Amino acid sequence: MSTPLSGTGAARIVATMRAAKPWWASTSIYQVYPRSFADSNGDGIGDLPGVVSRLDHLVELGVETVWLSPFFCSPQRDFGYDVSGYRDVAPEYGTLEDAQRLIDEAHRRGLAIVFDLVLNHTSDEHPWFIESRSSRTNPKADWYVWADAKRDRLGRPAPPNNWRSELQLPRAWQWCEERQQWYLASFLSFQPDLNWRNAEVRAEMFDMVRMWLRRGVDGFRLDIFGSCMQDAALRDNDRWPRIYGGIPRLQTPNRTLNTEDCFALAGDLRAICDEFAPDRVLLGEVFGPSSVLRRYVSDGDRAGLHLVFLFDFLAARYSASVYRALIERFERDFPAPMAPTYVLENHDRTRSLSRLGGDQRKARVLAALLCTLRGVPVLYQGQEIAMENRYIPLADAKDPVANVVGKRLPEWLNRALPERLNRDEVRTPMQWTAGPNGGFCPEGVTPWLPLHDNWRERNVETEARDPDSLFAWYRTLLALRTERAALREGALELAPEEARDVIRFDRIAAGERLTIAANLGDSPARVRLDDGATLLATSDRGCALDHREVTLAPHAAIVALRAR
Ligand code: TEU
Ligand code: CA
Repeated sequence: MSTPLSGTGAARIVATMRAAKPWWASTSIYQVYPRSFADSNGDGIGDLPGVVSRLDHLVELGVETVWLSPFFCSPQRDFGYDVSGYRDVAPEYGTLEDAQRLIDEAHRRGLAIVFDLVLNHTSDEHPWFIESRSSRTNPKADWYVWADAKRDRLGRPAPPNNWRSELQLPRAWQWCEERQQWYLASFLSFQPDLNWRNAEVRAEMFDMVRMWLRRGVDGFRLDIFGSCMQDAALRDNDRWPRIYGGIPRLQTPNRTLNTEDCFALAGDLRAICDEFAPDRVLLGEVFGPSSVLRRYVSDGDRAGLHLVFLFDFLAARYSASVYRALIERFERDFPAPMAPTYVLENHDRTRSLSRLGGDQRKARVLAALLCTLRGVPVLYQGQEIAMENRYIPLADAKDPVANVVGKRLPEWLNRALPERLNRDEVRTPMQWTAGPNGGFCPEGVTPWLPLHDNWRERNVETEARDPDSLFAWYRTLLALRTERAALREGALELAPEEARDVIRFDRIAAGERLTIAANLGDSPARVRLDDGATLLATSDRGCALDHREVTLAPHAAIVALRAR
């Protein structure tokens, strides 16, 4: 690939240089799931050279930062979230040179690039764990979280406490015959938790972080960061079921999640990033109420992570009042100079369009909110071309979560769940063309997961030609975001409710006021703009503006420039 820096790329760099705020506070992020993005060598598995070959798509779309799910050495039992070597690349994804080329090629296009760090756990096939589990006295004996058994009433070994894994049903402790001890696994049994209280573990992991920063990576997404450090005394969690951060839980995670030590670890990682110039970014995958998650970013005087995911929109009902309440809360908990994040989908959760019943008008409304709200929008590959869940029965699942949690579930119940238990359904190959295998891999090759049946109509090539496509709408919105200081870094003023289905807010920067209005109802809605306005973008041709008032078609959104 040797495309010169495109016009958009150049405009973006200039906009970034002019910005008063750090680049990461107003960037836009695109998640690449490398296994399903582009296969360069015809083995049916996406890889790093494949990502490089498709970077221009991201430039065309207009996003500014690319985040890649893990491609490090791994037995791939959780498709890379089970790392067996942090400093090298899994052979199916490429080589260390490919990773370097990816960093450099992204930068050449004006894109920032963020890698995915799984700090909480390794694979049980990592040499550290193989050594650690071999005896109670080996040099790595204390590199993982080990605990002696308690005895139950019949004298059998029982786990040290009541902690459940993040998957809720399984317990967090796994028995090890060699050591006659339990090890902690906050996620799946083959993902043992590292012991972040061990000085050698910290030194080794921090050193690895520095290695990638020296190679030029612009930051990291931190996998289940809130699970990195549990209660040191291993006290029980409160046993009451509860909804915590919007997620129903079988017990209250008060000793396992978002502990004081986790907030402190955020500060330690930040200090490492701050050794490097220009600015790098840390984006935490953390779960909990936004008022708690805020402490990862700013805890007393100490700076921590730059950004955390706010996942509420992933499950929120499509409703103006629900969205308004969420925006109000994010604005309250993450006031400037902090920046909230907005996420509609990722590699773990239901595709947003599927959640919306396939209604692309609604997807366009959500796209408008995503790209114009204050903070950092995060897109997942395929979201921009209206990709949907592809139903795959549990019996065929490659996803270990489906295999652990879902295997005993009857299929009818699985189908009825609001979330996909089998995460394969949201990880099907990216749809590039109407050709064989959607252009993901060559003709005649079987991709690692089947494509969605709709790839012939919904693919990058087809959508790029259609000025009315969702892809075109995303391009318009992201371009506006780059051009308009008000959208990039302006303040946000949420209008009080005026009609049940209407949501409306202003973005305000020096000398510029933009109004974003969306109608989430089934009948047309009118929004007064008083002082006259110019329509910059609309998701629907049925929206009309007459100087002082705009009529919004059902499920339509507009961006308007207000007269000063
Ligand atoms: O996910 C953490 C997590 O708790 C959820 O997103 C989870 O995948 C979901 O609720 C299960 O249905 C992160 C990664 O995003 C995920 O892909 C990994 O499997 C997991 O950590 C373990 O590393
Ligand atoms: Ca490949």
